[in-house]
Amino acid sequence: MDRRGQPPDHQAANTTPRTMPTSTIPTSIPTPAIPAALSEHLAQLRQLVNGALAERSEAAPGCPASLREAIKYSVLGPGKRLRPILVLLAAEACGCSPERALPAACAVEMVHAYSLVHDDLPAMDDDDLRRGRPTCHKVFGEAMAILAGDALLTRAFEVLATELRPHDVAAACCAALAAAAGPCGMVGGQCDDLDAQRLTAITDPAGQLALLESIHARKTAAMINVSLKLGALVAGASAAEHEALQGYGQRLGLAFQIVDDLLDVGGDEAALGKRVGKDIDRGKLTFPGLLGVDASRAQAAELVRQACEALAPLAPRGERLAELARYVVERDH
Ligand code: GRG
Repeated sequence: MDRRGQPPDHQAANTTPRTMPTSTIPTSIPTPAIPAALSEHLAQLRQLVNGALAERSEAAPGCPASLREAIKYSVLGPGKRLRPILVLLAAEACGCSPERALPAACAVEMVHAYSLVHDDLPAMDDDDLRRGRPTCHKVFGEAMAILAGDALLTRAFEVLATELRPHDVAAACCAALAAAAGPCGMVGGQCDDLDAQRLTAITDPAGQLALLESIHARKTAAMINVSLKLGALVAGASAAEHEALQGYGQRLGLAFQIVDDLLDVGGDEAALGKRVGKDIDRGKLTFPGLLGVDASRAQAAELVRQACEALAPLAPRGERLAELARYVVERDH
């Protein structure tokens, strides 16, 4: 039986081959050169986020010490902090200070950290390595990892509800984050991703691509998109600013996932801090598996071009977001 309770032959008998010809597998993906000014700004934002997350992981005197350790291990680990940085950059692009958007940035990263902890569990993706370290359940046990994820998810909404003002902005942020992370967003996308039965029932490439895009629009892009939305909400952005950021976020989210798929076939395990080659091993539907490596790269580059174009109404305040998008598509981890 495989990890989803299906015999291996069931998959083999019903799927079109999803492995790539080895000649098309790249040995590496070039490391991007981030413009120095952006790199410095991102480092400052990352530091702000890390400090704010550390503060919010300590506060809560009634929290059992063992649970607190598992929470801190998961949320303070060495991640890229892409989503909270997007919150802060979106707020800045709409004329707001990053400090004011920090609670929203922390909430998004807490939900992201919860999703990684639960995704790594044996019942889901069954991973032992994340961010270059043993996964939460390998260190603290499965029960504690489930609880740490639960705690991060609920704490995220507490942070939004108690720290953001005015109340209508706090409520709008709670609603948007719940929609993005919930059954019609990330959890729904994860559900369809795990549902091997449905994937194997579709055999035509166009149908497979549509399903793959629909899964990743919810599983990956929704959290990226809502990060921008929260930044815009905190900043009191105009309708035109919201629209520009959402147009950017939808395309960036999909491009990010395509690059994630490419890194799974050609990335460096040490740089990524997680296992590679798992998608192919499991016969998973992926962009390089469906389109090939070169077409996937071209698709990611085109999405980033469109994402930057969508930022036009914010010019020149959207420039950092545009630079970040170019980095995201060329990243090596
Ligand atoms: C368990 C409800 C639930 C959902 C899990 C996030 C997720 C959904 C699964 C993780 C596996 C995966 C490949 C997700 C796609 C999104 C993604 C690439 C997540 C990793 O995000 P990064 O690269 O990670 O930003 P860091 O560690 O840098 O924060």
